[in-house]
Amino acid sequence: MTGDTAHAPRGDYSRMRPDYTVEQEWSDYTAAEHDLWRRLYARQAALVPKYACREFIDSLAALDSAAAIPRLEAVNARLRKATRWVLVGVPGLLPDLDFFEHLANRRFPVTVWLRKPEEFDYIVEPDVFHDFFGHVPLLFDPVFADYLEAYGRGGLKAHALGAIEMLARLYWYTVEFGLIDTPAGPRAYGAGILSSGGELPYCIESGEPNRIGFDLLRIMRTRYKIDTFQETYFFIREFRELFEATAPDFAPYYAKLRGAGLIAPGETLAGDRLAVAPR
Ligand code: HBI
Ligand code: FE
Repeated sequence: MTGDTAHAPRGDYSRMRPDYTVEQEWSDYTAAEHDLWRRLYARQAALVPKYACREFIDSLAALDSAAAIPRLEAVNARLRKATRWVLVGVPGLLPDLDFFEHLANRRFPVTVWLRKPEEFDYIVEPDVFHDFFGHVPLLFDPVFADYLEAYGRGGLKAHALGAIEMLARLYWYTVEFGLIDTPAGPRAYGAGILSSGGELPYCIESGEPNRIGFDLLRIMRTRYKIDTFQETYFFIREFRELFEATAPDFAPYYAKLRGAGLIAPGETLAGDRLAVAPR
């Protein structure tokens, strides 16, 4: 999730290590927080079979994390074996460079605090439910796991070239709000959608938003809003499409994009591959 960092960050950054990581302090979670976790989980788990991609459904089931806020270290024992990723606890949003550094080393930052009950339906910053429920299941998919590391490495280079915004758009329209096409129609793989009670059905069923075929340069020019449902979703055919798109060096893309204007979130262009709106 790439929350709006204009307001003061929520988490406790006072005890973090130089790399922004913190202990999860799992025993500090209250019974009320585990109960809120169970309610958030139950709501999303009821939607997942109908709207999430197969890889997410299978991996979420294997994680078996409905009963309480998961212990990151317990999940790491399995995640390391599956795709050589590990989860690290963080107090909340990190500066871009620190975030990219973790991804480039196959470390996924998971916020350790849980939202308040009144934020059941919406939260701007990532909390442990968004980060764990939304992002962790797909870290078990080998191709997606490689894409995320490649994204992190690309982010370190983009930072050096002053092209962070373009990479942030790529993250937003894939890792956070991406759709994948299937014979049964589009399904969600983006964490921002999968952890949202309202947007998960909306992104698949609504006739309102555009659904455009993945196009790297088009995405890197497309602006996004952080506090409404998306006006446009981009869909891929398979995760390999993401991984292959990040294979080339992006420097020539940045040069090309510097001259190109930005595209408004709800706009469609003549060259867009539009999915047929659901009936
Ligand atoms: N920090 N903890 C955390 N989680 C994110 O998803 C995150 C971040 N910092 C920056 C960020 N995302 C985005 O700007 C990325 O596009 C870089
Ligand atoms: Fe996220």
